[in-house]
Amino acid sequence: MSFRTIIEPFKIKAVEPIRLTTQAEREAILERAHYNLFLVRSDEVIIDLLTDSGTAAMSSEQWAGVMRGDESYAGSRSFYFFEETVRDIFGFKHVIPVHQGRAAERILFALLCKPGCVIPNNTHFDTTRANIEYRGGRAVDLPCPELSDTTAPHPFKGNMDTDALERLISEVGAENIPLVMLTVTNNSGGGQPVSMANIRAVSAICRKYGIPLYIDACRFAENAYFIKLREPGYADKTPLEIAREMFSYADGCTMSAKKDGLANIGGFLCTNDDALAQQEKELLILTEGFPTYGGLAGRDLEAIAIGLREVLDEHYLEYRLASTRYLGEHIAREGVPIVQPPGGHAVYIDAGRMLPHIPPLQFPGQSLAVELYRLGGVRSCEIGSVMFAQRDPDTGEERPAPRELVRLAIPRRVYTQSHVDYVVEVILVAHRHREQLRGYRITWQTPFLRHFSCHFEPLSPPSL
Ligand code: PLI
Repeated sequence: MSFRTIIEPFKIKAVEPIRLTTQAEREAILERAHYNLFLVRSDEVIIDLLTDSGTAAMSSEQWAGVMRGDESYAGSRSFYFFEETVRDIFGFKHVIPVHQGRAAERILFALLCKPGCVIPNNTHFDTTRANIEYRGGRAVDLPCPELSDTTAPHPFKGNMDTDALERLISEVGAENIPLVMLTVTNNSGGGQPVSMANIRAVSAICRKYGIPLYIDACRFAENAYFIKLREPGYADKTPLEIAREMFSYADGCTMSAKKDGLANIGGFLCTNDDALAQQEKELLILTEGFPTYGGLAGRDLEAIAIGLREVLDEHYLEYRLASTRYLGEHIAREGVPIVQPPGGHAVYIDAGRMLPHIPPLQFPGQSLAVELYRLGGVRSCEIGSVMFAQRDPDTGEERPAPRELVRLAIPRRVYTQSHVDYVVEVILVAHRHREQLRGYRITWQTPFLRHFSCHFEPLSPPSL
């Protein structure tokens, strides 16, 4: 007998109290934080959907691993356990631990990215783009055309546009492309999965031109489960078998273990290239640490190794995708425009469509994110022109991002269904009075990654 209800496949052993703030308190908090939700303290947030990164609840087995961690500087037992696990799942020859995903990016691009080089990706995450640009390279997004229609329910909207990749290679020359990246799932593109067929096709193009392919593996297990559910020929394969096949087409990967490592910190960089691995380890020692710990404690390496196995559990993945879908379906059925279909780790509200009266450079996504916090203490994240507007190099003029999204990222194994029901209620109230929301202006910003720290001012006071 099987039942319709998909339950959380875990029990709760330790709880963390939530402080329930009032709307008046939150209005004062917003003013103090210059309307930037990154500047709000976490104990002033009721439901925190800012990110699914580093926010997972660890299992009792991971906490037991924390106690077992070997903190030796060189040759730590925990490192060999970590290395063996990563090799078994990802299949690469060299495994280099780092403190988080962006450290892997920094080391990789410091070695491969020269000024003027071009690095294509289905869609670069913000730290990936910033690390490339910091080295003088050009980060080019090549999402498949289906992604631009946020309403179309295509199963693999995270795919790379392979025709566009071929065109780019012939335009700039393979010698100017040190690597191609593929982000699974495509976070900045709506958390959408990449199909095995697309990974295979991108890999074939890379091999034809002698360009290495790197997978940004942050959410590899969720991507593998989408392949199992949606791609013909994979229904009977395990997530582990699918993950192994995904990585078999690549030459290396960057990984933030703060996502599908089910850990609160950590990451790794993998490659099959012996000479490159040697150079990477030299840079690692300079800023991260000795190659058998790489900026992490032995206990972190244990937690990650155990998390990488737990994340591939089919019951966990079934629950994970079901809970994200639940949030998406409940707001979409009331008319809230979301990127369809819901992603693996997050639901993305299309604030551009929900708030058409706010022009892109007055940041409709920011306006909605602030309102969800003001109304219900729900913290989300703008993924639109605050994060991704581009400056024209000649005129200095700002060009809006392709989409104005608000991401509701769901921490792994943290919130229950009634927490999600509360979030649905808050979003629906904001949706009902959407015409009254106003745009924002940036009053202070930094040249890179401005969204983390910039200050905003409402263009006219929220009038509710
Ligand atoms: O936050 P890091 O440095 O461990 O990982 C950087 C990173 C790289 N690639 C992708 C696809 C990411 O999503 C990513 C980090 N994402 C964050 C922090 C997020 O909130 O989505």
